[in-house]
Amino acid sequence: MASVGKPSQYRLELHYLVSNVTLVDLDLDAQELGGVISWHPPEPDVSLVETYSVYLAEDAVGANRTVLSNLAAGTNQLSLAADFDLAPGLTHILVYTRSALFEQSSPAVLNVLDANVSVFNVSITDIDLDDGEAEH
Ligand SMILES: [Ca+2]
Ligand SMILES: [Ca+2]
Repeated sequence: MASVGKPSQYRLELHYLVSNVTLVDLDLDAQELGGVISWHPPEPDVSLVETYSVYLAEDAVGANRTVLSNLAAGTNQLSLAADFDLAPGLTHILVYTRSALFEQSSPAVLNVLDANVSVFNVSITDIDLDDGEAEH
């Protein structure tokens, strides 16, 4: 017999979704992330939320997801140190809420914007300051 979910799980799905998931990638290398993932707690009620689980995944529903961190309720951000290795294909950040018993099946989703700045023209103006100073 198919499970239709218990009432408390149903409530969690509808009312306990985080919002405004953001990450500004400050690591300008391709396939590397650095910065702070942040989100807004569920409104208006976070009383059942015990944990936020943050994943990287290949799509918005959690394909090949890999956990970044599990954070106690009250913490609404996760710092990624620069040079965090973004494996190919991992294009979404998912934030799930967990109650004591359940993890959400439908997370809040952010498409990863991997900042990638390539420098095409590098020039050096060589100003040799040592000559002048050496004369003193
Ligand atoms: Ca880097
Ligand atoms: Ca990057």
